[in-house]
Amino acid sequence: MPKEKGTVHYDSPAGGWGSLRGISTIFGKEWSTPLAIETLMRQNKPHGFMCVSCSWAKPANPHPFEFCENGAKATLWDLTSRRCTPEFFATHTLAELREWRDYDLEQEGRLTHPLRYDAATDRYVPCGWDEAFAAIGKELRALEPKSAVFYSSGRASLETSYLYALFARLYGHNNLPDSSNMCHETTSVALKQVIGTSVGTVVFDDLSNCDAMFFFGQNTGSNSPRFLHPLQEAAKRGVKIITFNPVRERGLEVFTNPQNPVEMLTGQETAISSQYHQVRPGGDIAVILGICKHVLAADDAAQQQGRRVLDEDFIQQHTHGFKAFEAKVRGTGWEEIEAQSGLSRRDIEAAAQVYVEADRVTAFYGMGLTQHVHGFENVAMLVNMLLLKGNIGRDGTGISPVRGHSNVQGQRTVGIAEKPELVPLDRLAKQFNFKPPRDKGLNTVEACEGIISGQVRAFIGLGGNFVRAIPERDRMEKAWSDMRLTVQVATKLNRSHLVHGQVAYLLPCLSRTEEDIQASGPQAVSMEDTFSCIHGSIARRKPASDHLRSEVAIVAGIAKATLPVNNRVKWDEWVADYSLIRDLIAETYLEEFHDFNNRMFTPGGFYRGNSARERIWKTKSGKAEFTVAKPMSATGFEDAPGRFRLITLRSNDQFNTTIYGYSDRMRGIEGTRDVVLINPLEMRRHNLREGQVVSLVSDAGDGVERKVSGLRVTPFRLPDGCLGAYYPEMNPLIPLSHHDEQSKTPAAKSVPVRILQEDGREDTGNGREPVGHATHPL
Ligand SMILES: Nc1nc2c(c(=O)[nH]1)N[C@H]1C(S)=C(S)[C@@H](COP(=O)(O)OP(=O)(O)OC[C@H]3O[C@@H](n4cnc5c(=O)[nH]c(N)nc54)[C@H](O)[C@@H]3O)O[C@H]1N2
Ligand SMILES: Nc1nc2c(c(=O)[nH]1)N[C@H]1C(S)=C(S)[C@@H](COP(=O)(O)OP(=O)(O)OC[C@H]3O[C@@H](n4cnc5c(=O)[nH]c(N)nc54)[C@H](O)[C@@H]3O)O[C@H]1N2
Ligand SMILES: [Mo]
Repeated sequence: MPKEKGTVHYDSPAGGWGSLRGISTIFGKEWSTPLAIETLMRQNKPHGFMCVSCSWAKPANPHPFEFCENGAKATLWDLTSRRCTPEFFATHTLAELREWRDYDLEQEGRLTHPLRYDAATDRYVPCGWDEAFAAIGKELRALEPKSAVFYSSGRASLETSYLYALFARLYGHNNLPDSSNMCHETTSVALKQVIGTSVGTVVFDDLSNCDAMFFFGQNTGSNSPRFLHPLQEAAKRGVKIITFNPVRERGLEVFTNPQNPVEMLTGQETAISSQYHQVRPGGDIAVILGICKHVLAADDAAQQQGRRVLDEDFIQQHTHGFKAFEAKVRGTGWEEIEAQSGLSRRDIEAAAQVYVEADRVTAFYGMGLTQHVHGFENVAMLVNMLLLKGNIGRDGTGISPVRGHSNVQGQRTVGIAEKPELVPLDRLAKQFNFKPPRDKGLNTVEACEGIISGQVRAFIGLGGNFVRAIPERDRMEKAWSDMRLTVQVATKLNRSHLVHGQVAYLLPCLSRTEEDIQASGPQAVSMEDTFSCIHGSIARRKPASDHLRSEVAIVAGIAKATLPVNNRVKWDEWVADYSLIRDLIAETYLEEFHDFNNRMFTPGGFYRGNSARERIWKTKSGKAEFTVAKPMSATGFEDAPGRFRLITLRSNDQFNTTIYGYSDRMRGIEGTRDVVLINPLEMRRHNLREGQVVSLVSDAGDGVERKVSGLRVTPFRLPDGCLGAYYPEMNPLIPLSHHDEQSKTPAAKSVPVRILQEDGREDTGNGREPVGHATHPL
C-alpha cells in the first residue's frame, strides 16, 4: 500500500504479533496466569461465557481460542487483581477524584462494596445492600415516576434487561434510554422504516456465500476483530471487499491471523480490501448515489443487448418508490457527487462496477454511517443500493449493521425501549396484571435535555459511563448534581460515579466472567449477537469480592423496595432461579423465544428470525421502500472557510470510555491521546506545524462556547477539510442538538469545529474556499 510521506501510520498487518504484544503491554504478567488462560479458553464457546466486548457472532464451531486482542483485553480488564475498596474511598474525596483521568480511575480495579455518598465528607462510604435498596426505594416512591430515567449500557444480559424494563413500567415510565441511542439507533429507526425490521438481515453463512462485500464506516480491526477471520477467508476466496472510510484503517487493509502459527511464523499477510476509498466524512449519501447512478447506466447499456443489471422482478414485486428514486439518481450530476463525496467519478464507478458484476452482495456499516445529522439517509441510501439488485432476502446478500456492546441489540429485543409501540404492552399488562404507561419515554438526548432543564430528578445507570459518553459535557456535568437521586451499577470506577445527585449510590456488580450463584444454584445468562442469535453464558471464575451482587439481584432489589406488592411479580423467586425469567421472556415474546431454556445453549446460538430476510416487509406500504434523500451531505451543516468536519475516533486501546492504554497501534499513534489528526496539505494551508499544540472550538453557530485544548497537531492521511481526534475526549465539543434528525443519535462523526492556535488566533481559512476533493487518491 502506498504511504504518505511525513504522516503517522502503521506498517504491520492487523492481528499478527502486534496484537499479542498489545495484550501483554497492558496486562504484563497477569495475562499469562493459568487462571486467565483458562478463562480465555472458555470465552465465546458453547457452555462457556460470552465475551463482554463486542457483539460479533459466536460461531457454532469456534476456534480453540475464540477471542481477539480486544476481547482478551476486555476479559482481562475484568479479571484484574486490583480492588477499589472502601479504604480507597476513605482516602479520596470525590472533588479530588474528579481531577483524575478516566484511565487512572479504572486502574484502581474492581469495585468491592456497595457505597453511599456522604455529603458531609464528600466521600463514598460503605453501606449494606438492604440499606441501599430501602433508601433508593424511598426516594423513588417520593418522586413522580416520569421524572426518573433508567439508562442501560448494552452489556447487561437479556434476563437483567427484561426485569429492568419491567421495573420501569411497573413503576410508571418508559424512560429507558440505552447506549444504543448513541450508536445504532439510526439503524433501528431507518431499517424499520424501509425494510420493516430494526436489525440487520445478514447471518453467518452469508459471509461464505457472497461475492462482494461493501464496508462503510466500520473499523473491523479494532472494534470487531473476530470478524477479521471470516473476512480473511472471504478475501482468500476472491470475494471483492470494497471499503469507504476517510481513515485508512489497518484491519481493512491487511491481516495476519494471530491464531494461525504458520501465518505468524512466516509473516504471511492477507490483503483485505480490494478497493479502499477515502470518502469525506458525511460523503456517503453522495457516494452511494453515485454507485446507483453507475448501476442504472450499466442497466441501460445491458438493455441494449437484451439483458438487465437491475433485478426487475424483485423491484416490481417487492419494492415501493423506485420511480422517484430513479428520477433523483438520474437527475443528480457527477459534479455534485464528486464534490460532496470527495471522490472522483472514476473511483466511484470502479466500486460500482464490482457491485454490477457481483451476483450476491452484503453491505456492512458502523458508526461512520449512523453518527451523522443525516445518518438516517445514509442507512436508507445503502438499502436503496441493495434493493436495485435484489440484494436483501437471498442467501449471500443483505445489510449488516455491526453492533457495538455485547448485548445492545438484545436489550432492545426484550423491552428496553423508550418507544412504547416497540413493546408488546398488552401482553405485559396481562402477564403482570397492571396498566403499563403508554406515553413515549425519553431517549438519551431527551434525557440530557431533561437533566439540563431540571425535569429529570433521578437517574439510574445500569452500567456505562453516561456523562462521558454523551455530548455537551460541560453543561451536562453542571446540571447533573441538581438531580435528587443518582444510582450507578458498575464494575469499575468511572467519571459518571463522581458527578452525582444529592442522594447517590454506587452499587458494584458481578461481571459476566464471574460465577453467579443464587438460591437454586449456579445461574446462566444470555445475550443476542449482531446476527440476532441468542447465546447462553456461564462463568466459573470466583467473583472479585464477596460483597458483589448480580445485576439481576440488584435490579430486583431496587424494584422490590420501590413497588407495591403484586402477586404476579415475584422478584425473590426470579433472583433465585433465572430460568423463571427466561420463561417470562418466552411468554412475552412467544415467536422469538419459545422454548428459551432448552435452546439457549444451541451451538452458534439460536436465530430469532428476521422478516426482511424472508422478504416479508413489515413497512407502511408492505414493500421494501426506496427513499429519496433530500440532503446530499450527511453532515447537516455547510462548509465554510476554517470550518472542519471533526471525526471522533476510537483507538485500538480502548473500549468506549474505558481506556486500556495509550497505544493506537494500528494508526501509529503512541503514548498520547491528546492529538488532532490532519493531512499535511491542510497543515500547510493553515500554517500548522507538526507537534504544535492547538485547541479545537465548536463552530455550531449557536453562541455556546465549547473548547478542548492541549491537542498536538499530528500529520495523518485524511481527506481535506476534516480532522480526527479521540472519543470521549472530544465530547465537550458536540452540541446536544447535533444529532441524527430522525433517531436523535448524536452526530459524533462530523462535528463542526475550528482550530484555535494557542496564541488565541482563530484560523480563518485564509479566505480560501472550502475544498471538496481528497488529496490522497490511491
Ligand atoms: N476495541 C473496541 N471495540 C469496540 C468498541 C471500542 O470502543 N473499542 N466499541 C464498541 C461499540 S459500543 C461500538 S458501537 C462499535 C463501534 O465500531 P465502529 O462502528 O467501527 O465505530 P467507530 O470506530 O466509532 O467508527 C467507525 C469508522 O467510521 C469511520 N468514519 C467516520 N466518519 C465516516 C463517514 O462519514 N463515512 C464513512 N464511510 N466512514 C466514516 C471512521 O474512520 C472509523 O473507521 O465497536 C464496539 N467494539
Ligand atoms: N464522541 C463520541 N461519543 C460517543 C461515541 C463516539 O463514537 N463518539 N460512541 C457512542 C457509543 S457507540 C456508545 S455505545 C456509547 C457508550 O456509552 P456507555 O455504554 O455508557 O459507556 P462504556 O464506556 O461502554 O461504559 C463503561 C463502564 O461500564 C461499566 N461496566 C463494565 N462492565 C460492566 C458490567 O458488566 N456491568 C455493569 N453494570 N457495568 C459495567 C464500567 O464501570 C465501565 O466504566 O458512547 C457513545 N458516545
Ligand atoms: Mo456503541
